[in-house]
Amino acid sequence: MNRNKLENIFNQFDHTSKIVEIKELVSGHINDTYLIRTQKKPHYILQRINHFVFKDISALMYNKVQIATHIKKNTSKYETLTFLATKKGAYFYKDTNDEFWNLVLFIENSITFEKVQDQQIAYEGGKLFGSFLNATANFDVSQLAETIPNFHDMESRFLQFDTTLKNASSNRIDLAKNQIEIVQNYRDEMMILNGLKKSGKLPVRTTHNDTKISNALFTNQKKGLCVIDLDTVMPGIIHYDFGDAVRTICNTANEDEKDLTKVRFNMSFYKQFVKGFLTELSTSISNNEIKHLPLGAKTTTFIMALRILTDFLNNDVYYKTNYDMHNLDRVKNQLKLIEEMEKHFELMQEEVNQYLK
Ligand code: GN1
Ligand code: MG
Repeated sequence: MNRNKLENIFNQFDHTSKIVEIKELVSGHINDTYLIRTQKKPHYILQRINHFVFKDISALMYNKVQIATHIKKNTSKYETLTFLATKKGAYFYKDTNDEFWNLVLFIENSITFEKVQDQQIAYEGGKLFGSFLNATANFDVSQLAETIPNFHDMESRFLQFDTTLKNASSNRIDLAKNQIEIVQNYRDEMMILNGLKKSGKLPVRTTHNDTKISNALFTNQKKGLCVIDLDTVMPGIIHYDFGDAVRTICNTANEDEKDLTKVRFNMSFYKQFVKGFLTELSTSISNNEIKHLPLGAKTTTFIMALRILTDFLNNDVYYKTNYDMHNLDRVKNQLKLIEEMEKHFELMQEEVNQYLK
């Protein structure tokens, strides 16, 4: 998008800053994100919200602002996001092309990791995500809108997959033949957490639902700084937050790495993450939640594989892709990671069991 348009959108928000530079940040798969450097600090993050994915933008922004405000009030340990309103007083701006935008203050001296390099990041990431869940444990979850209905509902995800499979091109079905078969074989096991949630055996609380490690900001000294991307904060179970962090921290490769021999499970990062996460959450997590965390890691990795496979069969309408087989490569990668988790599953379980009360 050209600079004049971005500048015009930026200036709809309530600030007096002057732009020096605009840089697109390309890490996300859904929204378009721009870092706006200004003459004087603060700098800003301007984001075009994907309206195909998030149907109700005002509910989305209401969630995000409420949660950020709640965290700011409830913990001083970490930074929180600060959303700016437009000059008209709304937390989003709709441009002349019917695109929706939001603006937050850039958090200075922050860095992110696509892939974890050392144990300290795994530990600090655990503390950061654990603290987010701890700080939102007393938030009235009925206040939150479901920004993507049934986002982590396995039954709905299988239904979408089944419907897509009926309508997909024979070419794409053929290309994904092995992955379709693997996914089918996991059906029963991957429904366990859904069942526990539905029967009330796992509590529904405020969860982030996109706790990949690149959604955590760190200081230059590798200390946890801030949880970002509040788009999918919704009522949910803690297992998907634990799971998505483990999925991205413990994979020794990127989530779209094609060389599957590089995809292994880093057990020492897992231990560090668990330590940070469960230390922060010790007062607000139950034994039954703790026991099911390793299954949460597997189930989150699986739901990712299932969703991406569904999108591949749908000709890539949801996730941003850089080449034709990008989504299929992501699926193969995630299924390999599940195999690697299975090899370590007993150890993963023993590790969390130490924190039972
Ligand atoms: C998407 O928002 P972003 O690009 O960080 C996706 C997540 C997936 C992730 C995989 C709203 O995250 O569910 O885990 O890609 N977000 C949405 O990297 O679908
Ligand atoms: Mg996201």
